[in-house]
Amino acid sequence: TEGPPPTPVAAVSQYACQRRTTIENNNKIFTDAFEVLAESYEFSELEGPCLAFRRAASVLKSLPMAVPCLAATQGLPCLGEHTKAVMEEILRYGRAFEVEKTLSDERYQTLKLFTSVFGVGPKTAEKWYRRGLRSFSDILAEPSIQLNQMQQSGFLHYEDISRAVSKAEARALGNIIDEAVHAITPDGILALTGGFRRGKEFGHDVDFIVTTPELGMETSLIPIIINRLTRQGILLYCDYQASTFDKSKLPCHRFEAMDHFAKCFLILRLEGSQVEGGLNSAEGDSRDWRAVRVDLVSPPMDRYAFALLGWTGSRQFERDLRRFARMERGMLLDNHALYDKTKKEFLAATTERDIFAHLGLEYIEPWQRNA
Ligand code: DGT
Ligand code: MG
Repeated sequence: TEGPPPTPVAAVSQYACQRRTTIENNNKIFTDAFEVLAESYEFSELEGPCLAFRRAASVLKSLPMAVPCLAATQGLPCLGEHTKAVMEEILRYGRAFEVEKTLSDERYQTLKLFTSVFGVGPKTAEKWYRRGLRSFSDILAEPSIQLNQMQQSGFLHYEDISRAVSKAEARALGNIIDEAVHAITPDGILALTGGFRRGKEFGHDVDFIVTTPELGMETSLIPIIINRLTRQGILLYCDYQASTFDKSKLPCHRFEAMDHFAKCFLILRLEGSQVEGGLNSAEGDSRDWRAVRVDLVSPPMDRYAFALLGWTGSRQFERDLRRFARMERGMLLDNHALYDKTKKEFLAATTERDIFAHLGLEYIEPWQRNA
């Protein structure tokens, strides 16, 4: 009566950096539900449960098929009682009460709406909510509210920048930035990062790294690019942050999520004629241009691999790379460097592969980092 022994299935790691996660998500019904709950906990500053739901979602995203029943989750990491209860309801009824309740909650809806504006974070959204504001017209009609430049642009271009950026649009923007970089210096380097490097079809912005082989020269790159975009008449908004990167201060006590490289957060005007197949524009919109969010970051060349790895994402993949480095290897990883706490030394890298190798991790391709 004994059949052949079951084929051993490789255990799923609790770390996203030890899983291969493509853009194909077979468990969207669960992960969308988890994301709603995670976001709601984030609004309430409950980091623990927020992270728990994000980790659970990430594990399910890595699976090659849809979870058919709760029994099939046996042996999977990061799935606790709470997440399993939500999954069970979804399996039974197609939806979960807690998620439905959250989605219809006024506070959740309002904070979600407010944070969808470029330049409005959870803190500001919460402040406005506590003042009794519930809609954009409430905010814009409130005389005591002083919107900063970023928020003003956020409202001005709200329709355009809340609509997804297509791959073709990302490519067109790549051409514009590439032309700018190479007009400045023939050996300039441009790399696409963020979601589009991971193979996503759509994004909320387009992320690029720009640099030069000559150390120190990279700091002047972004200001010159900004100048050029201004003269071309396509710069709709620019928040430039000069580099605060200081090698002499390494190792820093806190390896931070936010990096110190020169960067800028832009809104650019993209012409339809520049996009193969045309713009991803709203129904009934007859304009032949749209506004798009673009981020540029400019690390010195000797930090290129760390910056590329850090800006390629996904956010969950990045979190788990850092957590794996700390917990499993006694190392500190951020967008600037990798530090071995035992050997008390920095580990140099010229490619992403070098960093994975230092960490003793199998290389994960960018398109497998959609954790
Ligand atoms: P999306 O929403 O389609 O643009 O998706 P992503 O994955 O491109 O997300 P995005 O653009 O917010 O960020 C791309 C990656 O870059 C993500 O892993 C986090 C990282 N990142 C974004 N902004 C910053 C920042 O200001 N500092 C640091 N250190 N990392 C950042
Ligand atoms: Mg992005």
